Amino acid sequence: MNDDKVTGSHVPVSVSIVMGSKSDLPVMEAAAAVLDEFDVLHEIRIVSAHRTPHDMVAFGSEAEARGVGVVIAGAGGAAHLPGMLASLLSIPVIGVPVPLRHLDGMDSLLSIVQMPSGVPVATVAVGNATNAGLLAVRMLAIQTPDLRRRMTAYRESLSQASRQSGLDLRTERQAADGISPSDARDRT
Ligand code: RP5
Repeated sequence: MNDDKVTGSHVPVSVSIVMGSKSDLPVMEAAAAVLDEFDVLHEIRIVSAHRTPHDMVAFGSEAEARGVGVVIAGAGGAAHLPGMLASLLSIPVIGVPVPLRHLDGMDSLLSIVQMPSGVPVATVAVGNATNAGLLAVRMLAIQTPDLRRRMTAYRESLSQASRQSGLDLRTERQAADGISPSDARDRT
């Protein structure tokens, strides 16, 4: 991640993580963690569609020229930032509905996902900035074989963890039922 995380910098980055308020950061930093894991250069910026609309337009006008390939935009409530950025840009915008205290994030979700035809935002589940980071990596992997290999390894690690949790659960249940591993083997 760039040093100038929150205010932005002029270091070239592949992904820009943008959010409407610093209060979105606890949700949005999961996207940065994924990009760190895949060694994808990124920045984190605060730009508000409502509080700093001119900054939002300036960001949208210059992001592509700076080499940004994918934007991850998170906002909560009347969450207009992802859609407005999609209207200013030709690169993919991934929207993260940030859940606020009221309405459980349903307001954020609908504000982001219900875009008019012609202006798409790839919307992830409420609060799921991890998937936004992974989707950005997959988009960049189209042109980057090494990222694609690493994504394949990541998926395999998920499968492995899932299978292991199934084995662990079976062992725990057998132990709770007083069945020893050798008894369990005899029964299969
Ligand atoms: C939105 O308003 C932000 O994205 C944030 O989710 C929400 C609340 O902002 P704060 O009042 O916490 O700054 O624009």
